[in-house]
Amino acid sequence: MAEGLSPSARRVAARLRELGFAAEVRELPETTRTAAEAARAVGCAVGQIAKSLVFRAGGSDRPILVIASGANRVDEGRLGALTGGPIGKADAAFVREQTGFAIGGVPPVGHRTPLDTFIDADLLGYDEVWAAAGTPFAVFRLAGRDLPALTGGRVVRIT
Ligand code: 5CA
Repeated sequence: MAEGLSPSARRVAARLRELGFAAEVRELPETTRTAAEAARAVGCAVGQIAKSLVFRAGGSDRPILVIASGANRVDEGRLGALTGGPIGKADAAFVREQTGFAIGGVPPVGHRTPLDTFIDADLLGYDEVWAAAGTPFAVFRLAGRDLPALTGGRVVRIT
C-alpha cells in the first residue's frame, strides 16, 4: 500500500501515477541497493534490473541519465559520442542534487529536474524489468518496452 511507503518511494509512486503507469511500488525487507542485490530480492535475473545511472557531461554540470540492464556495463566512450563530448563521473552529491535521490535508489522517473535520458536497448527485450523506486529498498516492475514512453529516453546500444 502506498500509505506504508517511505516519502521518497511515495514520490516515485505519485509520479508513476501522474504518467499513467499503474505500477505498484514495493518496499522490500532486503536491500535493493545494487543491481545484484535487487535481482536477488525480487527473484529475477540481474539483466532484468533497470539501473538508473547518472553521468556528468565533461566540462559542464549537465547530468545524463542512462537506464541500463543490470547485466551490462555502460561504455562511456559510446555515451560521449552520443552526447557530443567526454563523460565524467558523477559523485554522490551530484546525483542527489540533480535527481533528488540517493545512489542506490535513483529511479528512472520523478527526478528533481528532467534529465537527458538514454535507454540500453537490451532492456526492451524483457517483458518484465525492475527499477529502483526512490530508496535502496524500493522497486517497481514494468515491461521493458514501456521504458521509452515512461522516461522519454532514447533507445541506444551503449554497452
Ligand atoms: N536499486 C538498484 C537497482 S533496482 C540500483 O540503484 N542500482 S544501480 O546500479 O543503479 O545503483 C548503483 C550505482 O550507483 C552503481 O552502479 C554506480 O554507478 C553508482 N554508484 C555507486 N557508488 C557510487 C559512488 N560512490 N559515486 C558515484 N556513483 C556511485
